[in-house]
Amino acid sequence: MCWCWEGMAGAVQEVMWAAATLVRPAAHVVVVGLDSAGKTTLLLRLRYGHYVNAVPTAGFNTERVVAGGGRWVVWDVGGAERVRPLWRSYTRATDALVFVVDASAGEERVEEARVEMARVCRESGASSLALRRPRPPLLVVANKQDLPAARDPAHLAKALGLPDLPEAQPWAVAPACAVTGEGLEEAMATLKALLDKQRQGHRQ
Ligand code: G3D
Ligand code: MG
Repeated sequence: MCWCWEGMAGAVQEVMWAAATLVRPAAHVVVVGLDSAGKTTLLLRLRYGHYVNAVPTAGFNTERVVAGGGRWVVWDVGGAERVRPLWRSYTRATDALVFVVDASAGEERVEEARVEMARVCRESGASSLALRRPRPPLLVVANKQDLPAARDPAHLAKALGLPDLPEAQPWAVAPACAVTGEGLEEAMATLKALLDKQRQGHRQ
């Protein structure tokens, strides 16, 4: 048997997953965002507890993770322009959405992210209405906070037009650095709080 840090961190996640199965069901979450925003780095960081150099995502990656007090089946979908139309099939019946943004990117890229994010929310809102499911809450991860040009969450929220989303769309924005993992637990806890609140409201 091979004992190495990677194996240990993976095994710890497996044990946490098995233990958590006893107390709460897993939520399905789809991670989207422009290419190079840091989606795969974030997913692998959550899964293995350390930095893994991600190769560009051709299709999708999926991992089961325990984070922020929740159990998640996470789908990380490629963000290159030509594959963005595929996001719709992943987000159609998801419980929650994570939109990762490179908070240090130039104005043009942030504007591109704003357009794509609004589209994802519109499409997932329409699908949830058609399927009579609750609208998936949206967590925007303001990633790459380690870079000097990174916008803080409040500025990024404004630049992305989050306050202009429909009232029915629950959202939050959380700062993070997927390379070091800083902020990721808190970000997932924020997503869990949004999901719990929405599920409570839906039951009433
Ligand atoms: P994607 O899955 O959204 O396309 P990746 O993005 O996870 O493949 O990451 C794209 C690049 O951004 C990678 O660098 C990765 O290391 C880097 N990155 C991800 N998160 C952060 C972060 O929080 N801070 C910084 N500084 N870089 C980050 P390379 O050089 O491999 O392309
Ligand atoms: Mg990727």
